[in-house]
Amino acid sequence: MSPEDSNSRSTPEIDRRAALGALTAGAAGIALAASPAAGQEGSGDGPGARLGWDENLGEYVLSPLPYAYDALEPHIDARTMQIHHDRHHAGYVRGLNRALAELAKIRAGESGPIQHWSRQLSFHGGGHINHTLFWEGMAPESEGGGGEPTGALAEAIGASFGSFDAFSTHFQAASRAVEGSGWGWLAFDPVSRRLLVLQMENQQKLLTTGMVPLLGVDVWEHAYYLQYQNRRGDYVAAFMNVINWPVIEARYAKASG
Ligand code: MN3
Repeated sequence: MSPEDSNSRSTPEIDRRAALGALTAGAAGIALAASPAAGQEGSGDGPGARLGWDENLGEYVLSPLPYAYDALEPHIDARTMQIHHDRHHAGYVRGLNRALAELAKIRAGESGPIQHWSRQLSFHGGGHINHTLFWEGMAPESEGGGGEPTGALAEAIGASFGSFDAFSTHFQAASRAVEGSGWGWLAFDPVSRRLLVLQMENQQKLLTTGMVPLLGVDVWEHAYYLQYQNRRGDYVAAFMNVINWPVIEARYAKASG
């Protein structure tokens, strides 16, 4: 099956365009996190729509990758990208829809384990948001992936970390050192208006409330073990070559503006 077949099956083109809005949103994740049922309101141009909310289906749908499965080679291999997007991310979308449906039944009066489904909502909703930001935060090297940011983000990285190299070293070390499964993030703190490098366990644990996610690297084993086996550090170093800095700059502009 070609990537096009797989992707067109997932989402109508209108949602593809809507999902691209999430590129510059950053705050989309905050919106869902702050209001877990926001998607149910189904606003056509709200954060739910940007995250693949399908008004007609009344549930989230998996948006296609913004590039072919093999577009990030040699840094991330096609097989990993295909399994990661089509199986793992799809699973988070299913889990998110299931949790929302079960919680709706409980609200309607059915008895049910509300703690379990609340945790499922947090885990799968977080997974959906994180992966959406992750895919759009990367670009093939041939299309500008990698290198260094420019403009206001470059200045902010210099002010917050001393230099781009110091940021890169910190970001890679923190990502490499996540205990178990999780993520490394570059985030904007709207209180101090500075940038922070954060670790995230699983899909959301340890993420400081209020931080706006800008750049995330998935360090779950499913993100790298086919190509890199246990060498997480090699994978994180390779990830630096496919960062879509213009997208991260746009997220920073939106978060800090
Ligand atoms: Mn993943």
